[in-house]
Amino acid sequence: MPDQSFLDWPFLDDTHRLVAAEAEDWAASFLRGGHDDETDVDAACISLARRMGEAGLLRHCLPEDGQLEVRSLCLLREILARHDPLADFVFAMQGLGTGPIQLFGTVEQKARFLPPVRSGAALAAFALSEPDAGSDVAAIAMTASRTNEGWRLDGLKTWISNGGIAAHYVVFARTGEAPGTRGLSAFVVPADTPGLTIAERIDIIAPHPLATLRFDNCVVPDEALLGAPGQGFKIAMATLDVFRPTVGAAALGMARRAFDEAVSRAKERVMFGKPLADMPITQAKIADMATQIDAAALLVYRAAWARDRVGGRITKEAAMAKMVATESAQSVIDSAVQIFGGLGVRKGNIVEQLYRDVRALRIYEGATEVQQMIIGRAVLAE
Ligand code: COS
Repeated sequence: MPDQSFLDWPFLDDTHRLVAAEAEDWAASFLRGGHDDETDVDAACISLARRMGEAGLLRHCLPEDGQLEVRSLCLLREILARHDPLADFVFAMQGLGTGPIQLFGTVEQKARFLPPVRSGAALAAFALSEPDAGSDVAAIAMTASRTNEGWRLDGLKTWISNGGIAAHYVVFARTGEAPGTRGLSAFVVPADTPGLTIAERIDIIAPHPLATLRFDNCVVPDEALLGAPGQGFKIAMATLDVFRPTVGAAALGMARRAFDEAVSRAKERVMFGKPLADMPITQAKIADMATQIDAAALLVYRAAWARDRVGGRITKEAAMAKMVATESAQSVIDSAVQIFGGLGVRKGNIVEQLYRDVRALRIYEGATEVQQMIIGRAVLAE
């Protein structure tokens, strides 16, 4: 069992310790300590969502009372990612893919779209990125134009997690009320809407369901609009404010797993007549890894606590947590690979898997460079 002392930090209370115990018990019983079969990630994700729904875990990313609790989300993601990054991915997407509906949806939209995702019967997706608009959301080119029946969507979305298996997509498109970020709106589009097709499935170094979506004369009714026309950018950013600290938490879970594996390995592996762990050079590496993990955890739970308890915008705190936790997880996992030596790059070894799993976290939901931009601007504006 990894270091649990952070559970006593003042950012967390007894309810969080219960959430952590619940997640730990479930993960220990249902996840086999590594990854599900990488050859059929669609089936693995559908089955993980169903099992998490049955166990009630998804109520943390879709609370009945609508009050998303970011500390619980972070604990769940950290624990799931430590056991199996694919399980964390499934959990996170149920939240991100419904976040805009939870935060900005009408009573009817919530009643229609949230229960199937909460039960794990349906999967959700968040469709923001385009071939020429990922970090620069103001460059979104996909259009949504008014028609007699509602709105007509045309364009491409890419890097869409759960693309191909989601029941609905929250889609951001240009409605043109004003230039740039002020002319975007958000829509909930059921996957079976005519005119919406999967243009391409995308394979990446740590496989998970990912696709490019094509919208070609895809007409949705007025009730598909989330919030008001022109509010799309703020809807996207407010959703990311909630979920960015949780990306940091997932990275933290992966780092903790790699750290534990590396410490065990350093104690067992004998080299030059003594365990690796007895060598000052290994001790220095372990010291750096442990410190990076604690620093990341402090920023993650600080951001989550600020969102839950202080309120208001936590854009800067969320960006710091995501940036530091994902960057340091990559460094910790890289050190773990080094401690494992040749075994660390052997396909199937847990640290080799984590090395691939963590990489995308420094890119999605705002690359490190975007987080630097957000933090820099926020500090200068203060
Ligand atoms: N919550 C609410 N409102 C926000 C906000 C937030 N977190 N962040 C920005 N806004 C508001 C701003 O206050 C501003 O409002 P006003 O026009 O009323 O002043 C407006 O939105 C525009 O903000 P800004 O000028 O900062 O927009 P930019 O186009 O410069 O973009 C970045 C800012 C780069 C930070 C933004 O585009 C971003 O986060 N990009 C990364 C997106 C991402 O994560 N992509 C990955 C795909 S999702 S997996």
